[in-house]
Amino acid sequence: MKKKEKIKLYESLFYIREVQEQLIKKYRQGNKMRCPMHFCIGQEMLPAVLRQLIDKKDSLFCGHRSHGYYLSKNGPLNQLFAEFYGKKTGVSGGMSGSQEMMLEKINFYSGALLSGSFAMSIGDAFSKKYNGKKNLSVAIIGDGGMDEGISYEVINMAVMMKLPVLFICENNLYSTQTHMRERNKNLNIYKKLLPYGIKTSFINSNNPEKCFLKIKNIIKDIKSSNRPVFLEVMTYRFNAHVGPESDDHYNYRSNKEINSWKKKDPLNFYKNKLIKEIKDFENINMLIKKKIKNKINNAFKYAEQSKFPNSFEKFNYQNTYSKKVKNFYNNQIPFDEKQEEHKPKASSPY
Ligand SMILES: Cc1ncc(C[n+]2csc(CCOP(=O)(O)OP(=O)(O)O)c2C)c(N)n1
Repeated sequence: MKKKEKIKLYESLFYIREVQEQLIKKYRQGNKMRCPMHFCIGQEMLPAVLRQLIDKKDSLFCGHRSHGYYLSKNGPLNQLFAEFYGKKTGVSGGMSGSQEMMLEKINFYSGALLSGSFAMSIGDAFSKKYNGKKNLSVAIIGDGGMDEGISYEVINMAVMMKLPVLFICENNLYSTQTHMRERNKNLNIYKKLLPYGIKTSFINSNNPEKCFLKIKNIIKDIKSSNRPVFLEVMTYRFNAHVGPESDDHYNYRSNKEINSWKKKDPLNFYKNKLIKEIKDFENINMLIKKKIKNKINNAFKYAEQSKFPNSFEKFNYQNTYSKKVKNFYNNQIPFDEKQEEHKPKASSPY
């Protein structure tokens, strides 16, 4: 990797971590953020890597633990914080909170229905293929999401229809507070997928560079072959399943386990690696920290100063959406005629 790429990767890791930490600090102050939030401290490696490897036109679908992925699509921070404050300048007009945000202009979609991200991604990938676009869909769920039957149906369909999807399971070992081994006999999720005929890959390392290089190759492969790939990435969340306070008092995971993962913290690991490798890294790091802290402070100010939607705007937000849906149905032409008119660049896989 080039020096510039390494620094950008470190910056993304730091950015995602710092946003989480500052949100956690502010969450209870004045009780201004009223939506439930699933933080991703400890899990920054994958979103940081994706930030550098996916294009704006690639779609990203994720679940409830959405912040890192919104930032990996370079979603504006001001709008993100305004959404958490329930303001009309927020990502979804202050109506969705942290779990259900979508921002079409950057092709970012999240949702709390477990495995929904996998399900939606294949429709999106089919439309890309049908319209001859070269971009891919990236869909991320947790190990808990891989307990849902629909994940396997969707992967089967993507294989059969040869769709350009990067399916990722970000395995942090727990579904809420239940460990994998209490839910599954086979602990290697990617191995369960071998019979489906999908290419699989596995990352069990806290070295963001290894993750970067592997995913770079996978994306190249998907774009050239137009076939899906399934990737499992091992990780660990340091914060609670939901909310800013720790949930370790439920004793669902041991201190020994938590500490062993904290020793492998990808942000610390990478910072120490770059200190050794890059002569002026301490200075670079100082500038990065200053820039990001400013950006975060400004985003809090923006969120605080923005207005709440009034009841008409709340109604209108839903109404705009239904108008869009209505227009879609009103403009429908029978499928055969549409095909004639549309002249798809790729043949239908049926
Ligand atoms: C279809 C569905 N079933 C159950 C839930 C409740 N639920 C919310 S989060 C969660 C655990 C998710 O675990 P995982 O997929 O591993 O993601 P993580 O929270 O660890 O990031 C569950 C079961 C849900 N949101 N949707």
